Amino acid sequence: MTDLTTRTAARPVTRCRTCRADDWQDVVSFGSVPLANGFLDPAAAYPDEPRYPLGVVSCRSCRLLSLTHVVDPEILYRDYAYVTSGSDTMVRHMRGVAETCRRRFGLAPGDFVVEIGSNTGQQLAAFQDTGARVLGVDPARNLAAVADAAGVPTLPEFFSAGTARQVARDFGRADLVLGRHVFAHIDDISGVVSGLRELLTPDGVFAVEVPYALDLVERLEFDTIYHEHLSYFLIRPLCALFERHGMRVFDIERLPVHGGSILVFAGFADGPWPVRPVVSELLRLEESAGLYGDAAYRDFARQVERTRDGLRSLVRGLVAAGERVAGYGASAKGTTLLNICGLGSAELEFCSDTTDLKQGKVLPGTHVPVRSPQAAAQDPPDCYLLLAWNYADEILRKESAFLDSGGTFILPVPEPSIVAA
Ligand code: DWN
Repeated sequence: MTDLTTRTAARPVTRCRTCRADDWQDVVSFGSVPLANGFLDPAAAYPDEPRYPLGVVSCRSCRLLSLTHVVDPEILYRDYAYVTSGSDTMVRHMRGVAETCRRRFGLAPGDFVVEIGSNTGQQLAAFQDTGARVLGVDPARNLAAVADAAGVPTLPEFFSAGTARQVARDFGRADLVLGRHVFAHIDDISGVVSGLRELLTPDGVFAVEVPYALDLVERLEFDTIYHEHLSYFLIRPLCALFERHGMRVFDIERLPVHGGSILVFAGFADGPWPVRPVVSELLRLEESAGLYGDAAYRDFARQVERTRDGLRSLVRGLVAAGERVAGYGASAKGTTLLNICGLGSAELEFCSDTTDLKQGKVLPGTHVPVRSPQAAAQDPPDCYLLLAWNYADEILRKESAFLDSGGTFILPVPEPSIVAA
């Protein structure tokens, strides 16, 4: 087991991880914040709860958005509380990703699919259903064990160029390497991409799904800024990164999941995949949105402050008026939102969540207790602050009886708003 006391827990970022420049624009800083998935066992006090600097800068060379500090991944991921959501929304999405890849790249039964950050293997199981041979790579030993038990072979390791070589040697080259909401979590993404040269077949495809920084800025999704998300990608920095490694982005899909994401397809520059018009179309869209200049990020920071103040006032006003308020969905973005908006157990009685690993714990920083939906339904509040707003449609449908009984939801971003029946 790594001795974490001898490792640098939070290291400042110097050079841009996609283009290597060191010309940064300060964007936002939220001070020292607990880890978004740093759930705690209930206790009288939490003197040793770690907090780390949380802030974002923009690279003026390629316009990657990056955290200012990198927290040691051993701290973040070796025992991980986040389980890929089993929500209808995500199950449908993962099936869609498998079908898109199968159809678009002609994946045939027996073709080899590797997933970086494979969690409990749900996404790879969808590829197994199409006949693919699969292998997961995920450092969370607790989750890798669940995947293995479910029949999805998984290496409990961080993915790196060395892991890529090991997989190619032991299992053969991959026709598809997939990374869903993991690429933004890795500091040495240059090492990951260079590893793909060792792992992919010559016609192989790297499919990477990440939150889209254009959606983050335009929809004010500042609560998705937390220590696990080191990078916030536009197409421009991704193109810069792949081109540095003899690869190129050849196709992109915009997706609604996680507040707006992009599924980016990259292959070797001398490979068979033609670059589709969507690549230049999104580059033009990013430029017309002003995201290649400083002003857009100054505006973003100002709007974040307004939303933080507005949400704090709205929730505290409801509590002062005698309303009982609770959180709904102990998401990483949700714990972050509470900590950076200064909301906590003075305002929220509890937070409900469907994840077994989180129930009975308290939220990081605010120490709001997490209850199962069943326990929450026995004594529902007057109002839920929807911390899992990316599932709003599904959740509001599911909670129609709560709404019909006069209950309300607060949607926190882009502008705090109240939803009632
Ligand atoms: O990048 C990441 C994204 C993909 O997933 C990871 N760094 C961490 C994680 O972020 P998150 O925790 O914000 O993800 P979710 O899927 O938005 O979290 C939703 C939370 O809400 C889960 O804990 C499950 C819970 N939930 C619930 O209690 N009732 C979800 C639904 C749909 C519900 O009905």
